[in-house]
Amino acid sequence: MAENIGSIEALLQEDRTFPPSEEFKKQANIKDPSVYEEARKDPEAFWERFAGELDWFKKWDTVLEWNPPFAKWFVGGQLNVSYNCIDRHLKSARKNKAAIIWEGEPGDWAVYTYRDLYREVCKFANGLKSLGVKKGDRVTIYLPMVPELPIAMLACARIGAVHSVIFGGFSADSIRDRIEDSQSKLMITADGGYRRGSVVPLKQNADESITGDTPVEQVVVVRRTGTADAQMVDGRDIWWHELVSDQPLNCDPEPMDSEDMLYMLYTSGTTGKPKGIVHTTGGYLTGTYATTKWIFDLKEDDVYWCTADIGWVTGHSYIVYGPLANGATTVMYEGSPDYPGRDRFWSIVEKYACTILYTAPTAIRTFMRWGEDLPESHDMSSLRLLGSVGEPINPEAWVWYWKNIGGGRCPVVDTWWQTETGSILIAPLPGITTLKPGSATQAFPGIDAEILDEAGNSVGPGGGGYLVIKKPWPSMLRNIYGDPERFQEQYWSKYENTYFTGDGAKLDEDSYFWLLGRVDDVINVAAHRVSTMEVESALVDNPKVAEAACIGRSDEIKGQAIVAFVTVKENINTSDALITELKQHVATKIGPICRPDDIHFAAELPKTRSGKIMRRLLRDVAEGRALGDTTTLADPAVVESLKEQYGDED
Ligand code: 7RM
Repeated sequence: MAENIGSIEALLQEDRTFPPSEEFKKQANIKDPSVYEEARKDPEAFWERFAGELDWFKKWDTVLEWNPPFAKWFVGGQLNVSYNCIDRHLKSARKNKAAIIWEGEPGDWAVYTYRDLYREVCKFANGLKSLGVKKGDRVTIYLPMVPELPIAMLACARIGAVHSVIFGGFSADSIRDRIEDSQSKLMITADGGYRRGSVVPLKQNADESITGDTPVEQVVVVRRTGTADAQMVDGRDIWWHELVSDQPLNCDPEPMDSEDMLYMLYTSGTTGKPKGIVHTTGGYLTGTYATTKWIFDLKEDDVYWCTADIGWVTGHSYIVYGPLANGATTVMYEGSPDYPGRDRFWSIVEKYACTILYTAPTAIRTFMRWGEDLPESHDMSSLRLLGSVGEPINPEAWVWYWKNIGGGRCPVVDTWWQTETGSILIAPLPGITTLKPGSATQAFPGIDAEILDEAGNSVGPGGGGYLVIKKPWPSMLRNIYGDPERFQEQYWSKYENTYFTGDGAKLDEDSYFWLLGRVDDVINVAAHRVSTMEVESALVDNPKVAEAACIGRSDEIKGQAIVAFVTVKENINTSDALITELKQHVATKIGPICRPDDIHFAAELPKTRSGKIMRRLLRDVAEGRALGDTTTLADPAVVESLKEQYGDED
């Protein structure tokens, strides 16, 4: 792979650098680069220090037991995640600090102090117990972004039940598969949630997912929209508010072994059934606690907003567990960024004086398309740090974010990680790292990340290949639920005792990591391996382009031809002339070999509900195939209309 990503040089010609400002550095938590060297010398001691900042009922005997591919961290230790996220903050002035600031899409809101959160979590934990939920039981949570979602997660953690959160946008079939796999006896849902002004009928989906043969015996229902009162099933369904109404206000936290399961979260592989990624207690909390504290430079008075949905891992680690373990104020928003107006995010930043904003490149590119006027019309001077996650961020979007959202004063931390890694593994430390737009920069201290070629040799500066992690880390996945063979095969079989991420990456001359996307997304053009990401980056470098997705379509002569799907900015006309211009733009920017063969204009690109472009479906469209699994698609209409437009062209 190394020699084949040669044209990535064009991307690396991105030479703007952003060292930390004196002002930021002065106040930064971490500004001494020796932390990297220290952690490299003794990673176990490095992680142990963070674990020691948590509250343990019983201290661990051994930091790490590593029997590849199975790791155990802080073995012999006992703790409770809910205790660490709530109770321990009640002993100080944090007691009355806002833990969760929540805003619903219709404009309703709620603030929970740590004391409030304690009470709500204890009541619901007692409610779960009264329904017979015990330590080790799996509980499926299918909720919109309402406060009951983190409360339910923390209540499970409090009593030692394992939560399996399913994104509120998933359909009945996807829920059914996940319930079947996890064998949950209890499901927590809501009558509905608000999205773009309408009600998402969650209860209806939930009901459909548990018809016939199902392990689910009981359903707890949050009353959010008032739209499912007639659908309550006698003897099976119970309202959340009735369940908690006379529960005791205290519930002792269950002492959990460090390696007891905290949760599972399904992630859809490229093929086959979704994998239940298993995370455990002590290591996961240590990893999310440490990375939140250092990468976001977290301070006591920060108002931290991660815009992800809790239904995917970013929400688990960086709305709920990481921020709350740190005693931070975490903001949660229920709905869509364009409701009622396209400035909803900026009005939330202004209203709550958010200091840290963590969002995804797909959102940033959408905001770019909507124009600078919207953020400009709000006072966002409270912001002091920005984050990005989920996909490679192209330099144009990075710089736009830095300038138009961060006002040129906020470092942008591009954070690379996965559901499987549990917490961020590659990202800057904002008080130390000189930023380069488009690069996630360097591995977090204590993380041994490398790029290997096909034969398993480390590529060194200037090389490209597969991103791997060579040493275990505390928040790593422990298994695929019920499928250790698949765990072994998927992540540990390509290289010995080395975690295979499935992402391609390139190392620049300063040993910075440049993530290139999934290795399955690499295109083979006339024996050259072209990363979809570099062609996309070249396309969005053209000021008329909003977003681009490239795929390889089979081609008799070249092996694969490059097909680009492009959305344009507001008020730009699509035309044959623009197609010619864009093809030329890519050829000039990264070389003629990367010139797209076809460019299709699209109103929207098909994306997962967490905002990742689904190139696999675009390949199906371009090659005129029936669409593969579409259950994770955010908006099925998008790909249907592409199919009509371009499906049978060639
Ligand atoms: C956190 C999350 C994981 C995949 C991962 C990458 C891609 C995520 C970045 C990124 C480039 C980033 N978990 N990815 N973050 N690529 N730069 N900063 O997204 O399990 O849903 O996805 O996402 O391909 O393997 S995830």
